[in-house]
Amino acid sequence: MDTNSKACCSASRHTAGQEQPPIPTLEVAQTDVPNVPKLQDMVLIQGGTFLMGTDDQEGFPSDGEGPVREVTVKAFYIDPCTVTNAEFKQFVDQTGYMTEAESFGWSFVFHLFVSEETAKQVKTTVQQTPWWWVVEGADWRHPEGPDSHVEDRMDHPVTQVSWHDAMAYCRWSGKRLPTEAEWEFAARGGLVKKRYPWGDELKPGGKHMCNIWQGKFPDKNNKSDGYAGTAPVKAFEPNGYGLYNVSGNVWEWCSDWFSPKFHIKGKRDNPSGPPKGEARAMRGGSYLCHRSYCNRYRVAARSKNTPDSSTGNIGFRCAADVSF
Ligand SMILES: [Cu+2]
Repeated sequence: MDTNSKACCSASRHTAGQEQPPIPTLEVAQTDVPNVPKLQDMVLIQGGTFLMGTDDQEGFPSDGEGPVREVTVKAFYIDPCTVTNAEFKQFVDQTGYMTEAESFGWSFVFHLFVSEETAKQVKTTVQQTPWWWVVEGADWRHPEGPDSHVEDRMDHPVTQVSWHDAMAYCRWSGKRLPTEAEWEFAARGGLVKKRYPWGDELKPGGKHMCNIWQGKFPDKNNKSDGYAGTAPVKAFEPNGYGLYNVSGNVWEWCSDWFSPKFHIKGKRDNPSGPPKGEARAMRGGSYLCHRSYCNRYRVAARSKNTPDSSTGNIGFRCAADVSF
C-alpha cells in the first residue's frame, strides 16, 4: 500500500454522507466584550528563524511536510496547554455559545468509546475511516454520546469542537489560533530538525513521552502510555519551551487554510497560509495516531479538516499577539 496516501486519523463532516442542516450561526453575542488574555499564564516565544518542515523518510510528502526551509516568525504568546473542558465550560457559561456539533445534532466518536446503548442508534460510519461513527447527541459535554460526560475530566482537552468553535473561544478570550509556522516553532521547543518535540527517538530509554496509540489500530489499544482517549493537558513532560502535549493527545487547530503546496512558494516571513481553502490546518496528532497507520505525532506532520468538523480527537491551543 502507498503509505503516502494514508488518511489522517480524523474524519470530516462531509464524509458522513448525512444530510446537512443549514450552516449554523456562530457569532458570539455582540454584548460580550472580549476578555484581556492573561499573558502571565502564557509562554512568550521570542520568535526568530527556524528550519520548518521535514524531508523525513517516515513522513508523508503528500501532506506537504517538506521541503525543510528557513521560516521566520515574529514574537508571540502561546498557551502551554490546549484549552481544557473547564476553560471551555467557562466560555459557554458566560456567552451561551452553542457549538457546531450541537447545532448539527451529531459528531464523530471513535468506535471503541461508544456505549452498547448508544451503538444501537448509530446508522452511519465513515467509509474510508470506519472507526469513526456518527453519534447523535455527541458534543463537547458528551464527547462519546449522550450517555457520556466530561465532569470527571475537566482538566482534559476540550474535544468535539470545530474550527469555528475554536475561533469563537479565541475571540471571547482575547486570543487567537496560532499559525502553522508559529505552532511548529513553539512545538519544536528550541530543538533543530528533530522528529519529536523532545528529540529523534519516540521512547527515549523506553519512556512514553506522549499520548498516542499502542497496540493494533483500530481495535486493540493496550494503553501502555496510560491512556486510551484523552489525557489531562499537563500529562507527560513539557517541551523545551514549556509546552505540554504538542505531540499526541488531541489534534490542534491552526489559523491557516490547509494546502500541501502553497508554502513551497509562499512567503517565509511570518507566513499565515493560503488566502483561501476548503479545510483548516491541524497539527500535533492525537491519541489515535499509530506508527502503522498515521504517525502524525511527528512535529513536522500536518493534517486538515473542514472548519465545521468536530471529532473526539481534535482540540486547540491559543496564541496571542505580543502587543495590543
Ligand atoms: Cu493520526
